[in-house]
Amino acid sequence: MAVTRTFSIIKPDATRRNLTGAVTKLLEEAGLRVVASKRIRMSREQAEGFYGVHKERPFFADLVAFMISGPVVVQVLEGENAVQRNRDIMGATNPANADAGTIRKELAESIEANSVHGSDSEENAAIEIAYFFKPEEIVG
Ligand code: RTP
Ligand code: MG
Repeated sequence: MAVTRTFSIIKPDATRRNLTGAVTKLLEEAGLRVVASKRIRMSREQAEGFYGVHKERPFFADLVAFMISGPVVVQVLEGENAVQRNRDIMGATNPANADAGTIRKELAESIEANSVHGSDSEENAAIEIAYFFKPEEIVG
């Protein structure tokens, strides 16, 4: 299996509760390596652009407001089959439906404040990584 990359965000509900380390520990224990990381406050324009695919969804305005409500940590993760591996450790979007041991089951607050984002395909991972990182900021 090839070593690939995915994009992750530790969301404002997790940074607010000082869970950056707790989330990162679960990612690392799942076999993912953090090869880039920065704590930022997303602008409204950045969040609207990032979630552009959801702009017709009823939760879009709330989601954008949530994502700019506090700091986030954007990360590039590397590992074998990184996109799927990260989706597996994240758990279901709604923490109530997530499996035990996943980040969302163990740490998330609600379907919106669900602690992490992870790319859903290799194609989107490349787009999302480039949205937040310059190539020289990623050290594999
Ligand atoms: P993500 O994109 O953040 O990794 O999460 P996901 O694929 O599991 O979920 P997605 O369907 O892409 O939704 C993006 C984010 O929008 C929020 N959401 N709120 N209130 C709601 O019904 C609702 N549904 C989704 C969540 O923060 C979700 O992660
Ligand atoms: Mg998604």
